[in-house]
Amino acid sequence: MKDIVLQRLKEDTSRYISGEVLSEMLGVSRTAIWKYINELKKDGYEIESSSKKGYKLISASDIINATEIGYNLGTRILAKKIEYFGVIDSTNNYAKQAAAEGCGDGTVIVAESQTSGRGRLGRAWDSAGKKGIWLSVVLRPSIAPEDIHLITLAASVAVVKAVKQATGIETGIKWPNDVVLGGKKVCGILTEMSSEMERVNFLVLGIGINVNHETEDFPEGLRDTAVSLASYADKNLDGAVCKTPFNRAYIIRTLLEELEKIYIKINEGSTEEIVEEWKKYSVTLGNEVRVTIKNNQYTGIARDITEDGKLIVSCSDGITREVISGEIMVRGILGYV
Ligand code: BT5
Repeated sequence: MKDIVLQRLKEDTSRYISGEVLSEMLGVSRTAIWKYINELKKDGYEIESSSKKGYKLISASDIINATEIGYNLGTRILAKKIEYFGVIDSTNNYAKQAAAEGCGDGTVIVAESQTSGRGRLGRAWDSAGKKGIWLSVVLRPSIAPEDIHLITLAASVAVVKAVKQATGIETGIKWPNDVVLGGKKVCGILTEMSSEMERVNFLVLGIGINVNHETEDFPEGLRDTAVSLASYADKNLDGAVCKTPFNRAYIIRTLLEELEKIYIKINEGSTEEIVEEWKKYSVTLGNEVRVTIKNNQYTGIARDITEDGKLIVSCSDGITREVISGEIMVRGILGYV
């Protein structure tokens, strides 16, 4: 019911809608309407109340609950169910549990902050409250377990496209799962899967995007390598083109829409396009990289990417190696430059 009150207020934010009209529309008392309005205010919505005129929605600028994300969302597979948390240990942990219990394809878990946000290989992911997008999507793709790294590539392509569309900012992809901006990391992706020999049971795609952080919002140790979309825009872009802070719900919607387009392609088996797009946004190809495979380190030049998404590196020992994400780590020799 609270959501219906919100929808009504959203339909026209230019004028007040009276408590009486709302109570008639919804078939509940005016006191009930007043209670819903108070709940919405507690949720963070700015609503002006006037005893004579009624209620008017002033802003819902930075709320990322299921209603905000679902509003005008143009997806049909993803985000049929969205679960929102103020605080959670890790959206990936929750999503894995929900997936194991049988939640639907495309279920989205989103949180304002994570107390144990995770990166790959046991690394930590800093997830400051109300500044970023920390979400996980449960997917049940029809692909073989060995092709799973294509999903990580596809997700990074979706992030780059969504960020461009929603904010105007052009980011690049650093192999395999970092989205970078001005030489620093703005987004990380963690793909985790449960599979049998030949089939994927489910996959959890965890995406973390730094959106409205100031530099000081990052722990000291990350300030040289991490960046947010807003802090980059404030320093480098014209405010008339790119207005900060960014609306996180809008970025999430755009991301889910881009992700769905790519997910459909993956399920149809049209993966060449994903690899081609990945190449287009890559900041890794042609550059020197350091590859760590089973404790052996090699340096080399990242030449290309195979059809199934492996990175081809001409190593300095003369051997060309095909590198799969997850098994290895690739770091640009000059950090994220
Ligand atoms: C990643 O790992 O980049 C994957 C990050 C995935 C985070 C999302 S948030 C929603 C979902 N729930 C989770 O628990 N996780 C996912 P990796 O490539 O291993 O990078 C980790 C490294 O990035 C750390 O060791 C830091 O150096 C750096 N880092 C940590 N937090 C960062 C941040 N907020 N921005 C930029 N860099 C960060």
